[in-house]
Amino acid sequence: MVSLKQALEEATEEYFLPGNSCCAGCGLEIALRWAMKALGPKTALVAPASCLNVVVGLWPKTAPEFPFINMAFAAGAAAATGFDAAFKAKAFRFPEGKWDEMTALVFAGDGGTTDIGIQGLSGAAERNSDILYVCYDNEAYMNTGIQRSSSTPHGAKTTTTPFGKQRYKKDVPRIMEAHDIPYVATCSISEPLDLYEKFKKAKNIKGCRYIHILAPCPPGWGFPAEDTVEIARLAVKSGFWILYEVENGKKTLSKASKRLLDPEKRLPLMDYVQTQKRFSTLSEKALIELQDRIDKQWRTLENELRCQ
Ligand SMILES: Cc1ncc(C[n+]2csc(CCOP(=O)(O)OP(=O)(O)O)c2C)c(N)n1
Ligand code: SF4
Ligand SMILES: [Mg+2]
Repeated sequence: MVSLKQALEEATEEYFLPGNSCCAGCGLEIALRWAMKALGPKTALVAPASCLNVVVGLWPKTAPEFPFINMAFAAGAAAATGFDAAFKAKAFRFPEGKWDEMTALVFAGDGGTTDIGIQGLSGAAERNSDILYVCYDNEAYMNTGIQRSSSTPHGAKTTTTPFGKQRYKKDVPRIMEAHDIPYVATCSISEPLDLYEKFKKAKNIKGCRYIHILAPCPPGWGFPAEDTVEIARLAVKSGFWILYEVENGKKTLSKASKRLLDPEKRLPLMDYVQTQKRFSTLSEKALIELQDRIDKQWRTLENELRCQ
């Protein structure tokens, strides 16, 4: 992994500008800022309906220093596939224009990915479209007032699950793995170097790439804005959020999660959930169910690593 010093020396340019309209402490902003440091300006962004549409801002005060388009909810992956086809056609006709260096990027919320965008995403993955699809996961439909998505965790309160969600979080990175695409990775905004490296790697891979980033949301989860990074870190340290990558079918745990294969090394889940108001009504039963689910995910992962 690159060192912090190396990354900061390499990545001095800012492509997602400050002064945008994100809430203070927004995890999405940190995710996009570091992703763009790795991808650079030869990137065209597709933003399906989400907080991102709002935070990019209105011309002439737009925050991205790169081309972007706001897109209908379900069409993120299809639109990026179209961008990529256009770049390839341009590269053929105008080789001096270096159009083949462009990355077609989707940056979608969990609602726009795990619920509404999943058929388009699955289609693009099955075709192995040459796109990079990113889900920034704040675990609910935040932009419209915190409704539950299929990515909302068990027990979390939203405006549509006032007593805590009954169902479990849909594991979309695993669904994407099942598509046999060249690259799948999970990231957390608390590990910016890991995120930076994964995006740099993804940029240079051809075909469909999928990165899923845990991106806490202070108003949606109910915590003070200054705690965003610490909460994302607790998600990793408690084993709630596992960092790994899958390159051409080979799965590897990332540094921050590797030592947590030993359950003794994981922090109790309580350390994580007690930091957020959305879990304030979590019953003891729901906490145990959530912990069981997480332990099961780790056991499955351990078996997978052993068998490959
Ligand atoms: C077809 C359609 N239905 C509903 C909406 C309203 N809408 C806009 S953003 C949004 C929430 C998106 O949630 P998510 O993808 O998780 O992104 P977040 O807002 O959390 O960043 C909704 C429901 C819409 N724009 N289009
Ligand atoms: S509601 Fe959450 S995701 Fe949306 S801009 Fe605010 S902090 Fe970011
Ligand atoms: Mg969301």
